[in-house]
Amino acid sequence: MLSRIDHIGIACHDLDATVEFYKKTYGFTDAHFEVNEEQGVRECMLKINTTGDGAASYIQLITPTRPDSTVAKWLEKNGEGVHHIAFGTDGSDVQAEADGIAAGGVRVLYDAPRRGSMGSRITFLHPKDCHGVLTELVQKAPEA
Ligand code: MC0
Repeated sequence: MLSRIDHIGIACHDLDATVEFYKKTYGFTDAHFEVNEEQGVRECMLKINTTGDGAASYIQLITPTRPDSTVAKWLEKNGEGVHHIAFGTDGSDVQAEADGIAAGGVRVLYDAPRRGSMGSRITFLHPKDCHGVLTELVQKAPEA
């Protein structure tokens, strides 16, 4: 079951400057920095809330690490802003969730889950099948 908003992904040109804006303006905490070469992004997870069960939600700031990154392409076309929304599973298998959604005719972008932030398992749904929203499914790492 998809039970929470795991994060909202925001594309930006200057990661460090954007992180500072979010910290200074809203008082959020930069919980985690990571480079994900497969996805072509450097990212920062800003923790927004914790629910007591470890299922925090985050703002994820992402900037491209290379010109052929999907985020570089998106930034060039759209400029900075909300890039995707990510729904978290309640611990259920992310591929099983994706298979269930695919059965309804939505394109799942990966054949098998890939590595996401903080050791999570992720996949994406095509934005054209989701009313214009690039949608990510996240199964957080067991220890996260
Ligand atoms: C593209 N489109 C979007 C979009 N990206 N619509 C809404 N939100 C987005 N983020 C639209 C374009 O405007 C275009 O519409 C159509 O989709 C095709 O886009 P394209 O520019 O021709 O690009 P494609 O087809 O080469 O690739 C789009 C696709 C790709 C969504 C398949 O970006 C992709 O595979 N994304 C998933 C991976 C990803 O985004 N990784 C970065 C975050 P028109 O109407 O002009 O045809 S990694 C991440 O977030 C990890 C680290 C994590 O959370 O842990």
